[in-house]
Amino acid sequence: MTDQLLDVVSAGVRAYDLARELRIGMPQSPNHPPFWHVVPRRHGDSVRADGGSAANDMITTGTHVGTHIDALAHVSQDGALFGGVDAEEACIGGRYVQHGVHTIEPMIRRGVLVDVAAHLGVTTLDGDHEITLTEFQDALNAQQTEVRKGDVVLIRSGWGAKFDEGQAFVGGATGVPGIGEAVARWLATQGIHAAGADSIAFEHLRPGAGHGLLPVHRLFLVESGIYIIETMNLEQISVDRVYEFTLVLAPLNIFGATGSPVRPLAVV
Ligand code: UVW
Repeated sequence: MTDQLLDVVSAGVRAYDLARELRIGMPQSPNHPPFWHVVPRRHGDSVRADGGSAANDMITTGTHVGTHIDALAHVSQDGALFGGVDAEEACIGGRYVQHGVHTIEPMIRRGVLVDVAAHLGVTTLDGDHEITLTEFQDALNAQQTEVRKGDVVLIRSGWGAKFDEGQAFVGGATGVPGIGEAVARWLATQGIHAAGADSIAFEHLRPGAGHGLLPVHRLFLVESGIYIIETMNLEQISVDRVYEFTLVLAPLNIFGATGSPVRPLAVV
């Protein structure tokens, strides 16, 4: 039993936790407010007559920090969201009433892991590596898996393991491996519902480019209506070679938000 392999024996299934721990100081995109957690009321601060007491805490966080999902309201192109929705009109009273995270239904869908790093025989792809369509399709074939309409497709570059080393790895000089437009276009053609990866920005970031240009975000969120899940922990399903599963994921139902923390599960 590992941290990620959950104890669900009584349910007659195996399940993996694909989320990373939310903690102060974890690596994250510089585009977003960081996660912060305080416990203002601790045990003993207020003790009831019977000796009982309760501790209470609070968090503040960007909704795009840690393992999270991007709602379609997250990215616009030339003033328009997915489906040609005017980005200004979609925001009423400071909330994205159209395409906000509250419009994402909880997912219980076929999930597919495309383990590109394992297929290429490396611990992690290099930061300057954009996954080609050939590499992607070869990995699928080697795993004997296929992508189907409505799937949630998870792409492993191996870069996510750097979280465990406590390294900031948001891009910068090294770049971050991931898919580019070629693979994204092919996935959109297959009619997938959502895609995730083990890196902070999901897609390939060229060395030195930072988070400025995100063409796959545009292609998925604006042009195709495909949700993006970031900062996933895909290590244990890679080790156990779990390539097909039921992906269970529910965003927080935050009215008008552009994203939400999630705790995705792979159920086998
Ligand atoms: C990034 O780091 C760019 O993440 P998001 O897509 O959530 O903004």
